[in-house]
Amino acid sequence: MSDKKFKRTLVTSALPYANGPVHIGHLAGVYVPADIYVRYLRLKGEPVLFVGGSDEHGVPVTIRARKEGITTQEVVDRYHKLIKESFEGFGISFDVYSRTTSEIHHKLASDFFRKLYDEGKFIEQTTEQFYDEQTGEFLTDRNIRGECPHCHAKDAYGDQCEKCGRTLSPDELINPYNAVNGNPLTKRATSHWYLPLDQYQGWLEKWILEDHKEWRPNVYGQCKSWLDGGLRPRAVTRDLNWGIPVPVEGAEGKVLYVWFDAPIGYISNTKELCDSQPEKYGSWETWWKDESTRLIHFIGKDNIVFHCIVFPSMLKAEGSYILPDNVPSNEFLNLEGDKISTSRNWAVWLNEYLEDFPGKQDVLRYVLTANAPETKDNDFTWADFQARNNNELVAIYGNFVNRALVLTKKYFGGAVPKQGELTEYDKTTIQEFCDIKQNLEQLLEQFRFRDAQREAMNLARTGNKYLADTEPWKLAKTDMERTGTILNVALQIAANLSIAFEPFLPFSSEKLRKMLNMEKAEWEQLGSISLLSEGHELNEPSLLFEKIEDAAIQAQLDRLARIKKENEEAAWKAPEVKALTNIEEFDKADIRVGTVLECQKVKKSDKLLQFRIDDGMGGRTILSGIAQSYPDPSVLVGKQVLFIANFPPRKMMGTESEGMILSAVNSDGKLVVTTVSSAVRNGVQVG
Ligand code: B3M
Ligand code: ZN
Repeated sequence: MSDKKFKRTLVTSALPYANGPVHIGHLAGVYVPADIYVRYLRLKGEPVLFVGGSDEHGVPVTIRARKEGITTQEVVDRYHKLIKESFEGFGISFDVYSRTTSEIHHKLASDFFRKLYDEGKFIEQTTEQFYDEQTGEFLTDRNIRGECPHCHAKDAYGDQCEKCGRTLSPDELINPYNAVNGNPLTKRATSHWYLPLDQYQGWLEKWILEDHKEWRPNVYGQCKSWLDGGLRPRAVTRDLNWGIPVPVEGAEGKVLYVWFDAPIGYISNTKELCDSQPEKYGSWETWWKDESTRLIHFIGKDNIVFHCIVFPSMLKAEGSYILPDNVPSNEFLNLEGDKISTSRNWAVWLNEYLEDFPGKQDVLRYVLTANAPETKDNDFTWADFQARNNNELVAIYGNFVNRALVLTKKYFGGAVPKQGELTEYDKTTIQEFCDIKQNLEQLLEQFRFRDAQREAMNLARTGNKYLADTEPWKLAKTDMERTGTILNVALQIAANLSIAFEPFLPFSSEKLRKMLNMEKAEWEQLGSISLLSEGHELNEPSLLFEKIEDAAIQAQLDRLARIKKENEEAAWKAPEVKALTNIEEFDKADIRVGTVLECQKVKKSDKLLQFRIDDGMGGRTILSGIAQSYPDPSVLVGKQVLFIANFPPRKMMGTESEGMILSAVNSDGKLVVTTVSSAVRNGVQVG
């Protein structure tokens, strides 16, 4: 915290929807960076509160409930628990992780709305919305389907057509229907409350565009484009039976819009924590209403508008709350080149990772930070995961620490040897890490976690190189005093590493401190060359990181390949029937049966196969572009196939092709030659 006006920091991280497990995209985008920042502040001894929780309202959880055939409550109970455990598994050190279905939250969000309502901060508007007469419910965009006006796919969503990718509004759909039961929809008038964001435009322009120029360019840029486009009133209520009831008479069947209540969840969860342990955490109002609290929201890029424009406008309208000082949002993380998707199961789920790689939480934390999508979208690949573990964590950090500890045990019985006179080389090495504290602070305070972690790893590199250059295992034969000095310096570096890495790799830092027999790390000590005193007893060394073998990586790649195949199959639809034809037209094609006598690849072509066919008329040669579907073309020899006999001959790659072999195009794009089910005479016609 550079700015003196702040006395404490309140860190929030986006509340994930409790409609499915959390994945690496969540961890990389929001929770690991937030956790690094919070751990860093705690290490410095600064007052900080880290607030999280599950977002349990909104349409996504209700859709999941219908899909799984269970109640919405069961869905949120299941996933809240799973998500909470996943975060604990990865050491995401929330002070509180609660949920928006809590009583405290319902009351606080309801009161918040009511206050704005009573003070006339909303406008009420009546609009026509899609309605299902049979079930008596209004439908949200995602629950409406119909024909796409552009590509005429029959099952486009009210907000988007997945076939042609265009953004839609439900009004554009042809023949809209209820996505759940297929019922046709009518329109009905309904009234809702809107937050008139247009009235906050001028204030937001100053507050963001002038007063917060230091926000990340991606965040600032998105805000600017929203503001440049002109803000419009936004509905803060919905016709839905799941959520916080609108606390206004006559508003039965209406709930607060999920994006209205969810950010208030940050406040409710703080209140829940502070009310339960006031002596430890103080009053929740100090965290939310005192100008000397610095509020930071960690979020993903699809949440920027809500945290930078909508929520601040709500807080401003309410009047008694502080506003965020920064909103460090990340871009997206892709997986093996494809967008992470919960519905397509294209993700590395955190609960599954914890089972597949027990004890390796820090490895994923490390890789996700090393590749953090801080300035642009980034890609997670299992090959990179393995390489970073084996070549960096194991080969540099782990190897260095292990050598320092094992050699100390071997030559000095595990007690820190005396630091004798330092050579010039020792001094240069020490100089290299004297600045680490200041460098890390600067980067961390600018939310540049990727660079900060690289800085810590560079310290391990320095240590590793120091031992490789000084070779104490050789010196031990001749000069024990010098050996002792080298190992002393190396151990001091190791002790520094345990502090420098603490925000990033908390599990490994703890393990390392245990081996070094060190008390709790303190940030202030970082950069010191006398963290371990002479004679200090070390504990038994063990490996800090383990190599990850190819088989473990292959298993993950196999899983993804399987999912990709399943998705392709699920997405396949029979092609549309072609325009009508008639028997005269069809009869023009002379389709016959022939036996494949020879079949081989055409040289210099990766597509063509050359067939010699017994066509009952003296034989013919046909070339066919199906080589990629038949790595071993000899399997076709002896088969009776169908071919078109009256195509004009055509030269390809120097050979004349007399006809065309008929093939079926499978769902994966592979071609399968059609054959006859029982033998017939070669040369007979098909029709
Ligand atoms: N649940 C959206 C999301 O998970 C939403 C965030 C709420 S933060 C207040 O991306
Ligand atoms: Zn379309």
